[in-house]
Amino acid sequence: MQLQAVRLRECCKENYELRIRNYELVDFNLYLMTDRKRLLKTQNPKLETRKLLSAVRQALKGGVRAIQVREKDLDTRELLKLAYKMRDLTNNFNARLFINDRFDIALAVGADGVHLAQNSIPVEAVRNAVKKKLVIGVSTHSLKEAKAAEKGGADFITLGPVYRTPSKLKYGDPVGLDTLSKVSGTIKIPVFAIGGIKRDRIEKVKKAGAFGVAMISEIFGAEDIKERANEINQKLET
Ligand code: TZP
Repeated sequence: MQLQAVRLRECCKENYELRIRNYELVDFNLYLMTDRKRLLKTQNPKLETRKLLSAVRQALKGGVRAIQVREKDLDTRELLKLAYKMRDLTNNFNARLFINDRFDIALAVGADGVHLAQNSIPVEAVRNAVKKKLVIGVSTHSLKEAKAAEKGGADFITLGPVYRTPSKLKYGDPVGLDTLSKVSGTIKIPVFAIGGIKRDRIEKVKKAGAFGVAMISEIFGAEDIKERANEINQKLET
């Protein structure tokens, strides 16, 4: 009995330390992901970059503290160029910068982290290569994937789509609040709800246990990006 109690304390202490460690690394609860093709109606690459940087600047002015560059159609050189610009911009606001999929580019530009998809290089391999140089986020869609990401060394996950969202319709039904709640209650690293997250859904996903939210259209689709980001930040703080 006594031994069990000691074991329990040790286990909880370990979990507690894990949480503290991860919460220090993940010092934001609003995670903004870029998608210039979906949100900026232009075919001119130079104009696109300028528009994207200006939209991100507005979001940063509105209080966003973490940006993920998620521009999957760019080739390596184009992505690198954009990533350098995003690094400068995010540095000006003391915000975190993540690069989708490409840990090589994340390292090259001095980003804070990399964000891996389920078909990226596995999180274990990235962790092994980068050690603690990068914070690692992983996109997940189920409890099984969430557990695997945590075990593999992820610092945080996104889980979704929680709600129906245009870009993910082809993948079938959203995971919903129940899965969000199950995952948030099971794993110890921070869980960001993603997919169809709007201002008026923040309270619900927080209640389901989400540590934070990841968004694209709710912020980039706003008339006034700065004001929207500010509003969302306030909702997350209350
Ligand atoms: N992964 C799951 S849903 C999603 C991604 C990248 C898209 C989120 O976009 P939005 O506009 O915030 O619903």
